[in-house]
Amino acid sequence: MTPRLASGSLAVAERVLDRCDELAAISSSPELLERVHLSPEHRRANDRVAAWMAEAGLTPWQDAAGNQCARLEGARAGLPALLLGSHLDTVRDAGRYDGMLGVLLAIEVATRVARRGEELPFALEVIGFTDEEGARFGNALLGSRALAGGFDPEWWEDRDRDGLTLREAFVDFGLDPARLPSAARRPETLVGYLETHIEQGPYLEDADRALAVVSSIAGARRFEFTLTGVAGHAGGTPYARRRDALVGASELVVAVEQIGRAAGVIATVGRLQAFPGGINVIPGRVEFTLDLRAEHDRDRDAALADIRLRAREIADRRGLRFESREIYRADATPCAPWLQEAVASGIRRTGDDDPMTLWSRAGHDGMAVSGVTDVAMLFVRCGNGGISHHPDETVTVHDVALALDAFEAAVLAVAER
Ligand code: HGY
Ligand code: MN
Ligand code: MN
Ligand code: MN
Repeated sequence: MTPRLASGSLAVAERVLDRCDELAAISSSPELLERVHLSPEHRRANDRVAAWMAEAGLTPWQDAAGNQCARLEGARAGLPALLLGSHLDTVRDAGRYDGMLGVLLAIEVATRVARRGEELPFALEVIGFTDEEGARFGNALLGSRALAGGFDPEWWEDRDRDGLTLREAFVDFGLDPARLPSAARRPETLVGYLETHIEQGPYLEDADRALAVVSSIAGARRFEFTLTGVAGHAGGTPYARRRDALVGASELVVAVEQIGRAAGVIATVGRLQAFPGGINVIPGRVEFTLDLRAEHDRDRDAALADIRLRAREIADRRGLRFESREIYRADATPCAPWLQEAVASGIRRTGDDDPMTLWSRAGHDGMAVSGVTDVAMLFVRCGNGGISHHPDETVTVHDVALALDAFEAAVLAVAER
């Protein structure tokens, strides 16, 4: 398979990578990349992307949920839109391609369509979603869920680490909670949703392939677990009389990995905090998170039942109280076969005549958008063993150029249907 690049694609890919560098500098901290929902960085990134959208000949606007949008009309004004996009928010100490690459490639595809004066049978809309990661309030996909009309008003009371509610932060950002429903799209105004995203795993690199079609997106459930025992003196309290929440939590964290491995489910404890946190105090309370995901929801939920059982066994044996609060849930999302075929035909246009298919271990906005229209994704190889949610996240300019050509060809394949 000899990859074929359209002329000019490498130069455009360079520009996309340079813009990823520029967006990576829009961060809450000079030491690392962090850009969370409704932050000053969110606004600066939206403004920068809006300028690039306008340069491309699109009409930009920020919707009532804080998503950065732009539209290029099709053969006639007002046609249903094919949505192209990804997210502009990041986790803390993030890589610079997770999300941003897909938004910037979508702008370049729209640029090519506009420059050729292509009259598509649908409009193109580019969307830079906010809050795909849920890094600030714990919940996630808030921008794409608003677009799909799936926003639950209970979420307004979610609080960030400083105790600010989502509603307060929304208003501080200059948005009106009462207008959020106007961000919702009606199915009849949409053709579908296509997202290009880095794989965030090692499978493309291991297979020495640049691109893949995504078959489905794993559904994740996220929890806050609390184990409560009794704080006590680190010296005077004999082992037999301890109700040490941290030793109990440590047993459970190891059990989470054992159960996940045995069930072929992906289980991660991402954050753990022991209280009161004194060096000479037995921890009386531990709060920690669980992120659980699998290709099939039934496997994920069976593993969750095992984890809960083990938690109760450990808590009973150690005289602890176990509490669990679900903070996020999105079920596995199949990508629409007809749109997958458009992505596959895009990949074939780059010279790969047997496109690879992968299920996405990472979550994506397409999970929410599938509530209002069909979705599909194009994966791009990421190097360094597929590392992501980490500053060492990396892509090559050649793979980005291939992704640009495949993404554009996928859009044209939708037009030729
Ligand atoms: O967590 C995820 O899978 C995605 O990167 N938000
Ligand atoms: Mn460069
Ligand atoms: Mn991510
Ligand atoms: Mn992402």
